[in-house]
Amino acid sequence: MNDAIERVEVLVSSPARNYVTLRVTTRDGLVGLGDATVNGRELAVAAYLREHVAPLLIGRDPGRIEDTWQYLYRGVYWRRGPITMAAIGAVDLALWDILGKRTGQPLYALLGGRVRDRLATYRHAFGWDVPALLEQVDAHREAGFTHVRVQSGVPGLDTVYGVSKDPTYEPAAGRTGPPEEVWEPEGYLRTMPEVIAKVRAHVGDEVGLLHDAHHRLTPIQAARLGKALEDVHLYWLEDVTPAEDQEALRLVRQHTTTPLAIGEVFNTAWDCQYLIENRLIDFIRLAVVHGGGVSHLRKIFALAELHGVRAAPHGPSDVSPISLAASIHLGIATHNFAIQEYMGYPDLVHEAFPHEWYVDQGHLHPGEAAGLGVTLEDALHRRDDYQAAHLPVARRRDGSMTDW
Ligand code: GCO
Ligand code: MG
Repeated sequence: MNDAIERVEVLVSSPARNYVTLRVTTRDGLVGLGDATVNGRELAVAAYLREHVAPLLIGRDPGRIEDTWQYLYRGVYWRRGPITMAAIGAVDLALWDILGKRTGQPLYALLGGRVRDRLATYRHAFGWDVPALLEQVDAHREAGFTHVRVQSGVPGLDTVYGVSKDPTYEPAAGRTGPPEEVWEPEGYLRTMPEVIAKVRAHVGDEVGLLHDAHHRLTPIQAARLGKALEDVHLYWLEDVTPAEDQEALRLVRQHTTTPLAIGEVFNTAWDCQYLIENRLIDFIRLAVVHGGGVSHLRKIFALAELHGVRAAPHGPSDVSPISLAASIHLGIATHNFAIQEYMGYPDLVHEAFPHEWYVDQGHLHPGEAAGLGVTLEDALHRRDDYQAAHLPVARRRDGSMTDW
């Protein structure tokens, strides 16, 4: 078979931040790229791919995308989980990329074609105080963005999730171990409704405002926050409670009409099924790579479509521009797609992954290149630049561990 997979490479690199990239090459020279990054656990996915997946791909037909997905999923007794699913996701993206190049079609065309012209996206705004936050909100609005995620400092807390001094924030930063933060909910619960009300008063009614609680609240605290935010009409309130306790969202739902979003830490349709079928959420948020790639994510989105839940993929800078490309193509071709998170990247990341997708007037576009439309600048993907790093951990004031 002249078009069989001949070479599978796993690249660990750090062009400004850590990424794992899969490169699959066919005998006749087509190259497919996949993102396999799990922030802070990069080498686990790299080893999984290199040791356990790459040898199985050599000689396979790259056109059998669904069969390869099933082979890597069902062919492993120890299935699911972030590492396995990111590895499968990377292979899936690379095979779709190859199919696009073989047929000369952009990925979105292979997925059924456009259902919309451009994707709404949201940017992150944060500030220790309201004036600093409003400055970032205004900058995003001036750049044409219609939706903004707002996070602010909390009196009494030295560190707060989503609020950073570093504009390329939220890399896994701890080199020797996870930085430790202190988290107490009471000040946060008092402060956040006041802050977001000030942002709403500043921007008027037309701007979509979002907020991420990063899995930190108890169900009743989350209900209280949702209720307190009703008057500001959030676009969504994200990750209010730890995502594995799915029944918690029923309690939150009983108390508030604030729309709920969750799912960035989910990996499969089975993680989402209960929440979607019971209509306990409004938006489902897996990143393409963490949800087993395009092949699996589109099934999740189809399930969501049946239940009035909309798709809003995770798009932090810790998934690479390859993953974001796949997400944009999928969004352009998915009817119940709502919005794409776009945290943005340091310049060097754009240089390391030259891409056809682009932002125009606050919206994302996939570009028209065949496949995913991303290439690699090899010189910027050096293994030696990689240094292991950790996301922070959080403790309550009494010293006990809590969710970061
Ligand atoms: C988001 C997320 C991220 C995660 C990050 C962890 O909504 O974008 O919460 O900011 O914290 O992806 O690696
Ligand atoms: Mg989040």
